[in-house]
Amino acid sequence: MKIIDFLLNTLVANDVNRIFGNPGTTEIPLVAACEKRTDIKYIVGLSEIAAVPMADGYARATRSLGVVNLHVAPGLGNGMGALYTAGVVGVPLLVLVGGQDRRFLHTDPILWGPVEQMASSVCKEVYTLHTEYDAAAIIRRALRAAITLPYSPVTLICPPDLMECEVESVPRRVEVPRLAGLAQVDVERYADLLTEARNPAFIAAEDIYWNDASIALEKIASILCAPVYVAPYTGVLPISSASPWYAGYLPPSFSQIAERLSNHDMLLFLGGRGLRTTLYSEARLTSRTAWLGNNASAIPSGDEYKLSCVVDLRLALNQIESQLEVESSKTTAPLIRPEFDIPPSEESVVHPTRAVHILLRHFQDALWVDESGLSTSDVRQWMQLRAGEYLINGSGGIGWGLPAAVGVALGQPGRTVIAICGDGSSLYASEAMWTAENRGTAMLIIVLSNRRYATLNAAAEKLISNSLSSFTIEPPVLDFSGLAKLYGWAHACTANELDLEGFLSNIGPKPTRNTLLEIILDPAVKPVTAFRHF
Ligand SMILES: Cc1ncc(C[n+]2csc(CCOP(=O)(O)OP(=O)(O)O)c2C)c(N)n1
Ligand SMILES: [Mg+2]
Repeated sequence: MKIIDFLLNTLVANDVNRIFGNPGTTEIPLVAACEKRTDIKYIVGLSEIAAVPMADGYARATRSLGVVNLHVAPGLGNGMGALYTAGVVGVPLLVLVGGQDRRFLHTDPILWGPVEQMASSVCKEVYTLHTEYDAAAIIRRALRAAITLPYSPVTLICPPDLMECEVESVPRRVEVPRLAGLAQVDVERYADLLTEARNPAFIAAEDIYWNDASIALEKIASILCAPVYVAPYTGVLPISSASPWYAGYLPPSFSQIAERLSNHDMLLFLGGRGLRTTLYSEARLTSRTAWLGNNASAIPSGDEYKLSCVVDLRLALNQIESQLEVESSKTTAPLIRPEFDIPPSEESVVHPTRAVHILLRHFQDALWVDESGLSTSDVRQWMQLRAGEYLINGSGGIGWGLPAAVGVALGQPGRTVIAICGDGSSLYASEAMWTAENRGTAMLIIVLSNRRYATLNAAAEKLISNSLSSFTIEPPVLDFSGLAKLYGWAHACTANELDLEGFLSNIGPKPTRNTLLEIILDPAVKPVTAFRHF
């Protein structure tokens, strides 16, 4: 069979049925081969900046491999910001990059470039297909790397002329090495650390989600009466935010984190890369710390943990939990999360906090993708969403939210998918709306229109004590009805609460068509918990 068919058959044998991408001449063998089949679809994004987050959102929402195809050097370059994000969050992505025809590589053909170097800066591994002799083995190796923990994008460079060559191998499922639990001696060490502590807490990150360990985490938290904080910028909610043990997302400000955690004498980090924060702070953690997770190289230098082991978190937490049943006698009350009052309703305007509150109440069973800028802290304060059902970019790289939500909607067609975005971040890759309409999703994008980069103003106020006129993104007034029309979406605009409630009662629990809701906000009014950002 041709190498291109071997590649697709191998993907299908490993449960892949979609390839997201923005194709070019070098992808014609791939696109043509997909068009001949019914078991795998090529889903076009109108740019790589849209296609990569779509594949990422799809992978996160289905907890499975996302595959994305990029066109040689400029296509890969366009996708790199989003590949960086997928690497930070640890998303399983296989990136098929078009190579150039090997017969004229020495002539520096158009679009060719240092593709391997480019990819290696944002991928954990990069493979290139060179000959028909090793192509099958390399395809299998790249796929295996992509679905082996710790996840991160893996690139496979595919020269189009080689894809037409014949190969004899049989496509089959790849065997994926698994992470194991703890040795008994370490089970006892972790259990001792936790039981000896007066007031221990967990800091949970993405590994909990990828290891399907939310239930195990809730159980151990309940035995210890210990709160579970979500590490700042965690890209997938690792524990239900309705759980009594959920202590909230840690803010991105290190000084606020240190203050929030100061009562705990022991912190067990579960996955992630320590604490991803924004502005420099002199604050330090004072508690003893330990770590368990998937990725040894994610342990940040400077933090010396009392204990650290690379494990499958579900297995390890269950092991420690059975040890605790013997040893623990804790009765500490769970930490109560700080509460804030919702501002009173006003007739002519909608307060950003009230808008978020109303939307969360209405879409409480939805899958949420949040890139709402200064409102994200409010969303986290009041959301009651299940583990895995609240996604953020996780890297700080905005422009991910809208296209990622399209990938989520494609991966979970039966669910209500809500993307809540700032007016700034909604415009980095809004062409993903075309893919959504082209593929028949029925999702809701909410744009919080404050005509500002309000988050940057909040940072500027902290750093230089004033906001900056460069962060005002009008005039012209951004016409989101025009954007919706461009991509065939329905559009609604609300400037007060009555209109918002009216819109929600019309749309019901799940939109029947793709809809963009614009909420006009007064830029002078800040979300109640906005102080948490810096
Ligand atoms: C890829 C990328 N480019 C630029 C930034 C810097 N940045 C951080 S927040 C922000 C503005 C976000 O504005 P908006 O989405 O309207 O939300 P708001 O701050 O107004 O609530 C920008 C440009 C970034 N984080 N990532
Ligand atoms: Mg804004």
